[in-house]
Amino acid sequence: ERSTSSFSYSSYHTLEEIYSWIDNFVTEHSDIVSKIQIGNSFENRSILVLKFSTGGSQHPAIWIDTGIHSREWITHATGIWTANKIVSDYGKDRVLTDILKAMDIFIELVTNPDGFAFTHSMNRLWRKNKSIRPGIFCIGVDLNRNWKSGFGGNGSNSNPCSETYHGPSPQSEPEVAAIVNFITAHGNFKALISIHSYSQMLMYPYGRSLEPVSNHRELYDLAKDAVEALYKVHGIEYFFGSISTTLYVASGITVDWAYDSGIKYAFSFELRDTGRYGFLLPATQIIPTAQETWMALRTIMEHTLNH
Ligand code: ING
Ligand code: ZN
Repeated sequence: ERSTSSFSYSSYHTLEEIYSWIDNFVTEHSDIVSKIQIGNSFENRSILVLKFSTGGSQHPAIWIDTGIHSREWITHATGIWTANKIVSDYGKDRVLTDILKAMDIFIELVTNPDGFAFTHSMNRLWRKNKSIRPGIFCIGVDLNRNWKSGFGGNGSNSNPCSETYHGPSPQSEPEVAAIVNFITAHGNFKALISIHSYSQMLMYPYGRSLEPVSNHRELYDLAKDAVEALYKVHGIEYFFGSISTTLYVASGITVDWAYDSGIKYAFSFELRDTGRYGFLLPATQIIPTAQETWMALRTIMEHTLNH
């Protein structure tokens, strides 16, 4: 395809289709969108980030990642719709316009490209990346257990055959190291939102322990506002709270690392549904899911702008 006008936002797409959509999208909206390659995956695929910016140098920034777990296809689809929503609503939606005048938004749509390619070619339910190491006979590391914060703790697994294998060392995986290096070098991220599926939850740190974070009350109130805004769109209910108290204890996760790195608005979504279809959410639910998620994202971004 040579233009985004023929792209279907209500379908699931392959990695090649998404990367070609990215190129068209950046070309068509070069005034506010650019593409940055932040690294290469274990199997040497490009790791790409979309940057939405109205100019200025080193604006404070908001990070959104989708697809760190490759089987969670609704998250990539929601990210693509969201990217398009941002360019469509800029200059029309007062809140978004104010956000983008002061802050840059970065979206990593395919955070685990090797796993994602594998979910299309071989195993639709593949979760981890595709790294291999000498003497280890199972494939892949759970990229949501490979971060430095609480690495190797409860709710992560040292067995390489486990779905929650944390890997040999913190940031051993190029897909995680690329984000750590990028966010650290940038130095001015205020919010990080890591999008998973499924369970319909909006959560914040910590995952690694039951200890409340220092701004727990603020994150609780913000999550409440965000899930209320989400509910108003299609009547979908979300639970919210800290990861460890809402879902389970999980260590070495993205949002704990973000929080411990000074990014005080760190959130993780679990999108639709609650298990009827699970990871195999029908494509008919992509647009409603993206629409409601947008209102929650916008709530978090607006709060970040104002604090
Ligand atoms: N579940 C998450 C997992 O990685 C989670 C739960 C989300 C933990 C956010 C920590 C942070 O186990 C899915 N569906 O991946
Ligand atoms: Zn996940």
